[in-house]
Amino acid sequence: MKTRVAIIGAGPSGCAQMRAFAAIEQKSIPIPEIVCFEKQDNWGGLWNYTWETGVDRFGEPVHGSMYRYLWSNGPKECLEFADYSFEEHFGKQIPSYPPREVLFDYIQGRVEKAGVKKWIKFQCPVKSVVFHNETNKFHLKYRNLKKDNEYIEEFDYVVVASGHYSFPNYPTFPGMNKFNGRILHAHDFRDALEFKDKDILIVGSSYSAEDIGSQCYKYGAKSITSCYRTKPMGFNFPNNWEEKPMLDKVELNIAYFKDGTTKKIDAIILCTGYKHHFPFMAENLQLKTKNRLWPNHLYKGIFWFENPKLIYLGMQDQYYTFNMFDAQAWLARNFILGKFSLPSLQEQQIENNIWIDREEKLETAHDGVLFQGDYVKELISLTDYPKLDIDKVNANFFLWKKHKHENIITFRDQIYCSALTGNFSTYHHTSWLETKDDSLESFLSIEKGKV
Ligand code: FAD
Ligand code: NA7
Repeated sequence: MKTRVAIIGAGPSGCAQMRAFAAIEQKSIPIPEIVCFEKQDNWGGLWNYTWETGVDRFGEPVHGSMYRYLWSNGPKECLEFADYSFEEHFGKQIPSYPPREVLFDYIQGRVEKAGVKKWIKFQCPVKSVVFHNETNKFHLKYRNLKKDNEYIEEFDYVVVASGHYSFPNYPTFPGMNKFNGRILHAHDFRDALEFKDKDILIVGSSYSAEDIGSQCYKYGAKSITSCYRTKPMGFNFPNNWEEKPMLDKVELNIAYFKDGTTKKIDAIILCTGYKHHFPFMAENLQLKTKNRLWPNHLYKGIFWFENPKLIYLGMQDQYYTFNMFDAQAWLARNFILGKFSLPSLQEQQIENNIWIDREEKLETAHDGVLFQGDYVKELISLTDYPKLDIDKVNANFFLWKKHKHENIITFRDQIYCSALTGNFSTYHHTSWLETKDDSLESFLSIEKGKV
């Protein structure tokens, strides 16, 4: 019987896995039977925007954490696929920080060309995955939402590509139940206009905090107060944005902070990150980790120690995204095809510990970029994934950090050089702050660039 591979999720990671198989099938090399289960009605994962929050019409938890007006928070030159440049997709140069819809178009363009949609069962959330030693197979149960039925199928390999920025992590604070305003987690944030003319409090000091705060500033919030647990973001914020130590409690509409100061607020947005959450995996197959650059228990960052027929993609905290998922998927594919073999479990763990030791010694974001860049370099060296100049991509990450620290509100107006094509992107016709229409049509109607 033909080898069967299940892929859970058709976001960028799941699509990378399908594309990896399609690339080899195009060379007339036989591939296993691929079935991808996607709980939403379209591919693209988080990039497939939905207005919905909470549970959807089928009672499933809504996956989406992206919001309207979201623009890439890093330069597109850092996430570009090594086998599909932005220039190839759009047929021209576009600016370095595309809005969500534009990135969705880019992700979609490559998989459409690869013709992999036929492998995807949409609106089919996976409900359980159990490994049976007697048959050496996974039993995967999924629900067809439209038919309202459950099914069980057997697979030789399971690739978990269900993402890890969807299940909210949040603290609670005394007084929240009596707060006179709206409290939400970043996962449920959709439209910054809701907070126009409001005094908002942002809890957290990482990517969601800086970006949701910036969104609210752009769309007319009266004031932004953000508070940190470990260290402040430390950007040069606009005058109506101040940073404070962590929230202590709220009383009616007053926030009290650890330094004894207070602020009247209308809404609280918890930008406190996400949890890795795989309720559909049997307990002995569940990845349990914090959001870190080297999640434990995965050889080469993807192969489950005790049973490498189980593969997790994209589970790292992410500087690198799309091209890292690709490099992982290429290696997973080679393993499934018998073109890459694993050393003993003991050797895997020794190698793993080297990465963990190094991760624990990282001090700065600069070190973190180099760390993940080295990981991607290693993955690429193990397969025929097209050459990608990681040193050039790292250099773009360093520039990105510098631009953010120069000005958190204008960094998206900068341009970068593609490691693939060697070409600079073009400037956008309007600054990020002044662009309120971020549709694909408006974004791509670029006036002559300044390069
Ligand atoms: P996801 O995109 O989360 O896709 C997972 C897929 O699995 C989804 O389609 C989901 O419906 C499906 N799924 C989940 N559970 C099941 C199940 N049980 N059964 C079937 N299907 C299931 N990255 C960047 O490079 N640039 C950015 O600007 C950027 N901005 C971000 C902004 C936000 C607010 C967030 C939350 C993340 C951002 N990211 C960004 C990082 C993001 O993680 C990656 O870009 C990318 O979406 C990860 O791809 P993925 O396929 O691993 O996961
Ligand atoms: P991150 O990057 O995991 O950051 C979570 C933030 O929340 C970080 O500042 C944490 O503080 C803070 N946090 C977490 N738990 C708590 C508690 N209990 N109390 C106070 N503060 C807390 O998540 P993001 O959502 O910002 O980013 C995730 C992805 O979304 C990212 O890839 C982006 O592209 C978009 P800490 O610094 O750990 O003290």
